[in-house]
Amino acid sequence: MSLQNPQHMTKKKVKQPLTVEQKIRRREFLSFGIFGTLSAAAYGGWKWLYHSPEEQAGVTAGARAPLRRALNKTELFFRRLTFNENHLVKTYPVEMAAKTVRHNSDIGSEGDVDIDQWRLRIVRKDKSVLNITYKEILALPKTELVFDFKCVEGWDQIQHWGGVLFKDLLTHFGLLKEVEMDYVGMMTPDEQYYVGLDMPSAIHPQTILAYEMNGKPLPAQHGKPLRLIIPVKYGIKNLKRIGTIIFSDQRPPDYWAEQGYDYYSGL
Ligand SMILES: Nc1nc2c(c(=O)[nH]1)N[C@H]1C(S)=C(S)[C@@H](COP(=O)(O)O)O[C@H]1N2
Ligand SMILES: [Mo]
Repeated sequence: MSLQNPQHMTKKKVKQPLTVEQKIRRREFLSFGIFGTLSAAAYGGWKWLYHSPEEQAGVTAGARAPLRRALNKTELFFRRLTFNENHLVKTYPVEMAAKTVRHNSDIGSEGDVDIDQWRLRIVRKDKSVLNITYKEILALPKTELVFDFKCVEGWDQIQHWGGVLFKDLLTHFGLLKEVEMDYVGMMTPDEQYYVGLDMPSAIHPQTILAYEMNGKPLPAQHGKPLRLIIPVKYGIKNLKRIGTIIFSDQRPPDYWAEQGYDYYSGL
């Protein structure tokens, strides 16, 4: 038997560890498996719930007690289900993008920055640090996105951004253990502004680390040299001038959540 024989090769094949892409897919697949199981359990569960005791006095008095316990878990489950590739944010033709782009606050991203000095610091799960240069980021595949950017203060605008998909960056740098974690934290170089993101939103197929606006390098006031564009979230999460990225299984600190805004801030 020749060594080139495919069957012979198959038998000897060693099981390869999962890639970042495969892990991302598995997360999505698991969501749907859970959905089927939950649907099957739904009918029996409803009957059980119907005969369960009502909650005692309080704001939500009258709600079935097990229902309250289940709320937190189903909330998380439906969020994950929402971030499937089939659920993309609406995009627009590039001609519709605003030529004069609105500008909001600049906490942690005031003034200019020296691109040659700047590094994207990524802190791995084991606490080792990756220092990535601007040039290395430009060398990765570019994705462009024209979408309706929404600020919680009540304005929205169709804008055109370009950069690297966050999931492509994770894949390129082999951040496998990190993708399995529950949250991503991003902060400005001076750590004055910081956001916490759930992993499904961070690895959503339209979440990009942008270095271009309207086809040109990012101006200082829009987050030079690299900002987050996460179209499934309100503007407050779209951190300008990223300095450091961390991963965690607990919610990373979030500037506006600390001021009382919704931590999730999803659309
Ligand atoms: N570093 C930093 N990023 C930030 C902010 C900020 O104050 N500092 N403001 C946020 C808010 S509230 C919005 S609406 C958008 C505005 O982005 P723009 O100035 O490019 O319009 O940036 C977000 N990212
Ligand atoms: Mo905003």
